[in-house]
Amino acid sequence: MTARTKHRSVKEKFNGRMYLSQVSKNVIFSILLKLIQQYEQDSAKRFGLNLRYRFEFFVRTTTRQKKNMANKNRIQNQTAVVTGATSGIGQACAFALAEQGVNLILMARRAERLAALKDELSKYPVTVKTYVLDVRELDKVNEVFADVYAKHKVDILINNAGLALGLGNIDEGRIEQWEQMIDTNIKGLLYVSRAVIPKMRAQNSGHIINIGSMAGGITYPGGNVYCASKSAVHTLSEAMNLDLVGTNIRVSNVAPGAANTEFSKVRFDGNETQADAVYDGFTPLGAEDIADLIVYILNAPAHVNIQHTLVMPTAQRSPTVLHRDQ
Ligand code: NDP
Ligand code: 8X3
Repeated sequence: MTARTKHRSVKEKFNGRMYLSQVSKNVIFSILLKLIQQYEQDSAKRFGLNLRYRFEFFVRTTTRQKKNMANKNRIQNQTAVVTGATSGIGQACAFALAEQGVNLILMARRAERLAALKDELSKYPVTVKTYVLDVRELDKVNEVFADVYAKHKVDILINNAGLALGLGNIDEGRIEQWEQMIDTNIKGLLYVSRAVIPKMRAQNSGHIINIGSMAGGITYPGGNVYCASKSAVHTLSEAMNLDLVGTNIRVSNVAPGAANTEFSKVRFDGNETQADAVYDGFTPLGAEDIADLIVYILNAPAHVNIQHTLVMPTAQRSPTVLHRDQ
């Protein structure tokens, strides 16, 4: 069996399992209904009727949930581009989307991490393509997306690549750090979006998830340029929604609070003591929590556009209002 046919048969099994589980649910419901009808005939009428009503209500409500709620898988077999996929939120999105049967196109700067990730994802019945890409390089972004579009249709774009560098007063800020944050968080997101949105407009479908931050809505001391860059992500998400009115393309700004990823390690230039201290004394969000939220947003019915979500750990109510256990 070739790798290709082996892959196809795993995929068929996966689809088949989902179909079978739906079929067996229907069969179980019909058997239960028959049993209840039998019971109704055999026992006191009033109690029997009540029981049948309750069962039918249960079936009706669970079916209605499946039709309307975002817990239905509406993205299986779609293709998603994830930038910044080698760590944290981007990596968690890759796994969460693979679980949903979404084919993946993963991008980041670290080639060896991309290769390891592709390997780990091979257990899922989806295709995984990787591109080494620094989103700050416009020519490279255009080259990569020309290749992507020569082979694929993109249904989902997760603009996740981003970082904070340093935390300190603006009058002592390091210009090269400001430039890297602005070039990655704002310009990189724009370059990638510029390559993808015209194609989504042409196909009149697509969903863009921009990873903003609570820092985009609430500035905190020392956060200056990072907060401004995430504020730009929020504004650009609103702008994309406005400019895409009349199309089926949805844009969602996802704004997390403190999530324990490599984010703080990067911010504090590899200093693990400083990074760990950020998450001391409370339970922060995990990257998987954000990925779960993103899967929920993507699975909303086509007429529902969740434009903005702000999500923080329960212990945190704003960047500076945070309860830490002693
Ligand atoms: P991580 O540091 O764990 O992940 C960041 C990812 O971005 C890495 O995969 C990195 O890959 C990639 N990346 C960084 N620079 C570039 C670049 N120039 N080109 C391409 N890829 C790049 O942090 P998070 O997962 O936490 O961060 C993901 C996003 O979430 C960021 O936009 C961040 O601002 C945002 N966010 C994070 C929060 C948190 O508390 N963790 C809260 C709110 C928002 P590589 O180095 O291989 O290129
Ligand atoms: C990342 C979270 O609080 O460091 O956006 O800005 S925070």
